[in-house]
Amino acid sequence: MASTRRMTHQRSRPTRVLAAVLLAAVTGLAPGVVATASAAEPTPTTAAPQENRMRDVVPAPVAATPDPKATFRLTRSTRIHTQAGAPAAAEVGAYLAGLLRPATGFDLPVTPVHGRPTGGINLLLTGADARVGQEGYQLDVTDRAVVIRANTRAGLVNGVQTLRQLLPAQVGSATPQRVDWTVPGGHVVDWPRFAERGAMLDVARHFFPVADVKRYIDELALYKINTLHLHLADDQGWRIEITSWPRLASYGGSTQVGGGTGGYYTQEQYRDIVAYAQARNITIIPEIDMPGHTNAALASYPELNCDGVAPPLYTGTEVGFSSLCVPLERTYEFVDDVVREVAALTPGRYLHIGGDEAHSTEEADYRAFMARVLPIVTKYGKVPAGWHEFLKATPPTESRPQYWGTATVDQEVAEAVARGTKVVLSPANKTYLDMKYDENTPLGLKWAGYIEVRDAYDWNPGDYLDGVAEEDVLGVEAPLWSETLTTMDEIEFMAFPRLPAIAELGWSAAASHDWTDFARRLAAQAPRWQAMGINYYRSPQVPWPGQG
Ligand code: NGO
Repeated sequence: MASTRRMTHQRSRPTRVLAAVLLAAVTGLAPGVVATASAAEPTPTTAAPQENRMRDVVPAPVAATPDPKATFRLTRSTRIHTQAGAPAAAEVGAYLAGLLRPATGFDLPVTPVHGRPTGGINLLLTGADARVGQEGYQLDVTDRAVVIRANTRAGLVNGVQTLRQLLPAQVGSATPQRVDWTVPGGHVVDWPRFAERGAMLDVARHFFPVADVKRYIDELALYKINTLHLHLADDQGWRIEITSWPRLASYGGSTQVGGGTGGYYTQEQYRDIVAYAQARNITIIPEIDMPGHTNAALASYPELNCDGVAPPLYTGTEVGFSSLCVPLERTYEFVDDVVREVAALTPGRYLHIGGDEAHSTEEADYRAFMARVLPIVTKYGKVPAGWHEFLKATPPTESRPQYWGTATVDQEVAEAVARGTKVVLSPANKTYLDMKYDENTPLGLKWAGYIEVRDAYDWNPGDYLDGVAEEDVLGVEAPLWSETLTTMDEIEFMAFPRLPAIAELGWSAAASHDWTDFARRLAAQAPRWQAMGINYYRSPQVPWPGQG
């Protein structure tokens, strides 16, 4: 195994403090205010006028027709009625009530309804517009009732997200607010453009506890994202308990970038995350990156190393220096155990095996490794997902390659697509939420360039990579790598507002793509983020409320 430490990306990691001070000099703000500017600035509390809310939804619905004469009022006596005999509808009803109770202070009892919808909020699994499909919904708001109809639980969850955005912004508050809880009248029919709308969180470079992951899941759900890819293992940390190889987590997860205390999820905690996500129509894709990005595993077990010597734990941010030992039989026993345990924790279709930046693995070894590992994933009932480099090993047609390059041409991706494979698009210069917004951004990296909100939004996934047409795209995913990110506040600062931009590319019809309209709708989300305490970057490209 080669052990050259190589920097593959231009990693600029200016100390955050210095960057903050420099930015402070430019903006005139105190340094501490910079990264979390939104928290310190005056809050524009005025909700958007009711008549606007119907056209302010993110992602933009397929069709929304306001009825200016109708208004529904959520009151102390409102009930949530769910389709009788449908536990899925009852679950979504409970989820909705849980979302609305803190800010309204109302009881909002959830009860089954037989037959026709009655007054109040109705969640029904019958009678939806035929076009809504597996994840879409129909929403009708009259003076008397809100009726959400869908074919599936997923559709009802998505309808609930739209309803939340039709209520005044203060609905996101954690404490009771004195607000006239109106919902503008009208009719919405809506369904997604792509099957997968995803986000990724790197919990390996810095560890984020269960509560943070759940909070991020809630933020994803609001924008109808249905996939959360968790990057669970990398050079700096192993974050998931593997009972047959306990030192992976207990030792390999003990630290993180910068040398601070790391952490890991027990299998019980991980199951809890998976269930929490499932209730919000989000499927978790676990990633165990291999054969590179494996220093934490190699450090935990000497027997995994070609020379039998475990390297030290690693707390830097270089990439491409580690590799599992390809000729060693023990390597495949290890992979079999890990994949078996992770697959057993995964109700979703995919298990991600990484495969990126294997700069310390010879190309022939890489292919040999993948030829052994891909069948293991299949053996345990999962479909392999990987970074697009894994196409070199010709994975099965149904596998899920994830393109993370910065070019618009990729020969291997085009060839895979020609064989019938569908691709997930995560071009690093568009979707990487860890890239800086501009040269003043105190957090993040810049190897793929700066990504302002408009850069994240202004591209077409259905016509982006040569040879990859709309129907070849499984979806889009916005990865958030955590080399420079240590807190939830920092995660939010990088994700908002670019995450909703990627969510809109994944959900909304290509025909509705329009930067000016998107920027206006994004601006209308700000009071919602403030009510929910979500930190965000005040991009100068967005006409935020209260800024003229
Ligand atoms: C690359 C690299 C990761 C880094 C990330 C930082 C992929 C797929 N591999 O993306 O290890 O964390 O860039 O932006």
